[in-house]
Amino acid sequence: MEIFKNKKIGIIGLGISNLHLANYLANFTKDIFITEQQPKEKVENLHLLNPNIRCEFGHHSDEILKTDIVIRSPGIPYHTEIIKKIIDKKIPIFTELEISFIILQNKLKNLPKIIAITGTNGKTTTTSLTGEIISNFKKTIIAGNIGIPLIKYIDEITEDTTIVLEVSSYQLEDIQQFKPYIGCILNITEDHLEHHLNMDNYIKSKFNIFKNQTKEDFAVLKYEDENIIRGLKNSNIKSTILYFSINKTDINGCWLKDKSTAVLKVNSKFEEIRINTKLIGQHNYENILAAILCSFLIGVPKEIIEKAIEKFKGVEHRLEFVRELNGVVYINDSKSTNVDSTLVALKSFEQPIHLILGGRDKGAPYSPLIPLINQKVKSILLIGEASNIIYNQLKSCKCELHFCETLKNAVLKAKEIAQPGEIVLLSPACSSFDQFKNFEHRGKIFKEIVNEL
Ligand code: UMA
Repeated sequence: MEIFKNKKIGIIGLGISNLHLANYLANFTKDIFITEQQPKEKVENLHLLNPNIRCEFGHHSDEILKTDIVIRSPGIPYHTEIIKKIIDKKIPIFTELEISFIILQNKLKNLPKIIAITGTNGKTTTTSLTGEIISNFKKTIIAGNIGIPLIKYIDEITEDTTIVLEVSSYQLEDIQQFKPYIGCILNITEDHLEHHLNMDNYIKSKFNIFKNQTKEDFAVLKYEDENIIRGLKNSNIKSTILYFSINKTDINGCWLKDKSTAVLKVNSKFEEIRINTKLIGQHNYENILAAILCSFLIGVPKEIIEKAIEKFKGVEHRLEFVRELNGVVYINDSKSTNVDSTLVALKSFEQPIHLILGGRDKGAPYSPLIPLINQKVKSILLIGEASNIIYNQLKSCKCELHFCETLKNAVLKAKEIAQPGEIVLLSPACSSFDQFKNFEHRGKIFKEIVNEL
């Protein structure tokens, strides 16, 4: 590819995005240098990297300052020493998302339609649902923050492909050319401040999704989100703005008429869409409305949207229905590795809950859970390293607390005490690394234990 010919490319951070990107770029330039702060033996999937690429491990030397462009792993903040040095040297910084977009622009005469979905919560579910709906109608690629970098699909993408991307604030913060046909912000609440340092930066990064849009494009936004309103005041969106809301009716966009009907109003035309969903929780109605709106803008017929919503089982490990046994419903929310996600999970149920909490502590307080625990939780089943820390912070709660140590003991205890009509919820608010490989492993083991009951 002409744009990378004779360029010295520096890559900082060898995560999944940069690994695939480095391999791709190695086809066009021999001058790639990767610097990764972790020691070599700790880097996952290193065997997949083209062996001809020059790397350093365990630290970031100044070698990267000799390159023409730098590609940053999305998780590396701008306030790290090495990034500051790169900025001082005026070397342009990109992420894999931006480079993949530039490659597509150079490769194809007409850019494929891109739907980019961001938000503090719900982006994986909405991206998956939108992708599934559209894939019943057109050739579709689902990629991005969801786990598979866009570069991995670059050779499969043609002009008639629709690309549904989950994008994070980390990927959006240094956007230069990236231009989705539809940009969607689901919601913005306080998160990732260790990376963005303050809310203004976080909101600004999210709004970068609209930065290069023109009047032919669409901006899809949650209607009543105060941080989105704050972002709108400071932005200059040139695309058509459409909203979705579960409360407000008659807006330009999509709203909820009742639990089984969404109403679309786009270009003064109305359309009703039936919603028959397996997804749990009010927040998922917002995700569904956003997915309906994005799919409708791509031209997916109403019947296909309705069928795909009905079929969609949700994302594994996120409020995932596992089984009903003796009237007790078991839910796997292993993806909840922080207190905020567990709050969302607790808000999703009306029934009394037996909550499995614990794992490796991340240092944030558990006290924000107390009001909802007092309203909804009948018992807390503590597992893993964080058990004592959580116990000390939640012991004033009205519910019973049990030390269970392992996930298996917790499930067995929950089975013993749960009554018909109640929920057993694994939503641990902690990372899994004390007893499991990752949250997926924890969720799988939970499902195995529950299915063996
Ligand atoms: N590193 C350095 N120097 C530093 C800091 C980090 O070398 O100063 C190294 C780390 O040791 C590591 C790599 O850089 O090897 C970090 O990689 P990364 O996690 O930033 O990037 P990827 O592995 O490519 O994963 C990224 C997304 N990760 C982040 O944005 C943090 C993945 O989202 C995404 O699935 C993947 O690209 C594919 O697009 C994960 C995530 O947690 C799931 N995202 C955040 C979220 O959803 O809240 C934004």
